[in-house]
Amino acid sequence: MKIKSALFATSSPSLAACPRAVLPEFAFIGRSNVGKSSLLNLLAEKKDLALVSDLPGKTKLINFFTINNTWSLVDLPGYGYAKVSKTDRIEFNTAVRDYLSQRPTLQRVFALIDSRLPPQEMDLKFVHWLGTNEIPFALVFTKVDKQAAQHTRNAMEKFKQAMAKSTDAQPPIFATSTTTKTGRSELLAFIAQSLTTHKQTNPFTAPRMMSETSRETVVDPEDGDELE
Ligand SMILES: Nc1nc2c(ncn2[C@@H]2O[C@H](COP(=O)(O)OP(=O)(O)OP(=O)(O)O)[C@@H](O)[C@H]2O)c(=O)[nH]1
Ligand SMILES: [Mg+2]
Repeated sequence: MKIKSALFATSSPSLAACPRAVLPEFAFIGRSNVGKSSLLNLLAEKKDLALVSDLPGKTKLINFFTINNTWSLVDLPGYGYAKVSKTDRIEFNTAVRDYLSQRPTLQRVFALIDSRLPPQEMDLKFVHWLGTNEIPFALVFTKVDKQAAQHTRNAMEKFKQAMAKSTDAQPPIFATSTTTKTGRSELLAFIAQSLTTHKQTNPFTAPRMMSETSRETVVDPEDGDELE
């Protein structure tokens, strides 16, 4: 997919303040500093579209960016920067939780994981939460330029094994680097494919009579509906 335009639309402090739900949305989430804003800029091919910082917690609002006038990238605040809570629950703000669980135009959540770390409790809890709430997601392992490919493969395998203990979800998995552009074309191809599916399922754009074959293509085995 070619990116012809990428424009900042708005920042919202809550679900109620989000723009009208019209365009299909792809959201980035993950622990603070994992590389959400950087990855969004890489996909959009615009260096300063979303704010990148060495200091965790830079993104505090739900930020919407309109791509090619037809779909949106959504940069979410990072979770888990608050000190480990006594209740041992995932720390992410109400706006993010509401957005992820109630936004009708959300097509896919990209859950970003730092490829250099062993499976983190926080990330495992978060993907478990996505699964139990039946929110379609994909795993994106970031910063793969910082280590040998074998280390990244091991980290992905370990995360998958740890995840399998608490969920049946089998999300698509990507490896990315914003410095080498690894994974950019794969992610964009995946989004393009999701947009095609979206067109077929959206009652406003779908042809009146869908053929059996096109109906088959709208079934997404990764939606994780077997989850409790
Ligand atoms: N080497 C390398 N550095 C990266 C990569 N992605 C992000 N970074 C760096 O990691 C730091 C954090 O990146 P951000 O994109 O701001 O991370 P974020 O997840 O949006 O952070 P918050 O908004 O604070 O939650 C920055 O210093 C980036 O330059 C990558 O693929 N490779
Ligand atoms: Mg950010």
